[in-house]
Amino acid sequence: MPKPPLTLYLAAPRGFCAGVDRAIKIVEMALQKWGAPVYVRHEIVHNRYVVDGLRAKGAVFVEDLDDCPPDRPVIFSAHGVPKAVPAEASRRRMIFVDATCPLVSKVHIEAARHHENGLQMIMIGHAGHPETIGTMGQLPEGEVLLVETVEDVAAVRVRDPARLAFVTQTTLSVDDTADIVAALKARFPAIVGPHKEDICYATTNRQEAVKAMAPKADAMLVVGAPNSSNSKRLVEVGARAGCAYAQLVQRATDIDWRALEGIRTVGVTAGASAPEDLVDEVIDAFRDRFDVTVELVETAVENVEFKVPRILREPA
Ligand code: 0CH
Ligand code: SF4
Repeated sequence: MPKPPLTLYLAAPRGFCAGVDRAIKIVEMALQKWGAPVYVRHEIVHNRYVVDGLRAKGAVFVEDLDDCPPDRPVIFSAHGVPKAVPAEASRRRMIFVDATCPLVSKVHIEAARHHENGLQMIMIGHAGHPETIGTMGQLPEGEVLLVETVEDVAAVRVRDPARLAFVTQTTLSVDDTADIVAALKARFPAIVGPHKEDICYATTNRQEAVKAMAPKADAMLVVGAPNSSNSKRLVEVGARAGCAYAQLVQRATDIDWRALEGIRTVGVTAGASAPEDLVDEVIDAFRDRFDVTVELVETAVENVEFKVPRILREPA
């Protein structure tokens, strides 16, 4: 029986961003430099296949510095860590490499600067997410107020409405965050902050590509992990942009083919922590069942690259 025709819209940009690329490279280079085992505090990026691949090469993933022996190197994940973590690693005289994305570190610096200027900080982010914990942990306990929604803005209790600043997580929904920032500015007209928010170029670009693709797709799949904030936002953006079925899949085996029965178009993208091999796997799974024509939906071209820390560029 001939396979039914299917147009597969492939979003660009999609998948790895410069910060993820750098973080993975840091673990690989650390393994080369110091040999196994190298410890990694938290998943280096939120993707099981990336983590499993590095584990096979000798990386050991832990959630706490206490689970690392003092005589082996430890790497901090791309999401960033509270200030207390590198401070404790130094106190223990451990070798550590910080794989925090430079765009997250930039937010840390902003928060610290506002605090030094005597402003109380508000962070827009998701409670319990490692990036939020890391950014809030740049300042003393209780100094950063977290808001997650427009409703939170109405409820937040500040010291002095005239002396406030805000920062954001880098992987939020651009549209939701704009609403929260607008609510903050309406309630606290003197609040100081970035021009728009701190959402990074990669998050913004991936959401833009989804907005272009979603309205013409009968269904949309986002390759990414359930704990990946930026990937989950892509699913929401797709649904909101008019795609009737938007779903997160970790890999091809997660695809619910029954839900896709009768589709003539599908959109495929991937979160910033999802390897391209898994996107290829998903496309191949569609080719097994449909007569696929791939159409690229490209809304931006990225050429951002970040250097790895100097300690890994120096000879052993
Ligand atoms: O999207 P989140 O922040 O959950 O993280 P990820 O999926 O590991 O993607 C990389 C972003 C890392 C920090 O911005
Ligand atoms: Fe950096 Fe943005 Fe990638 Fe996060 S999503 S690692 S902030 S480039």
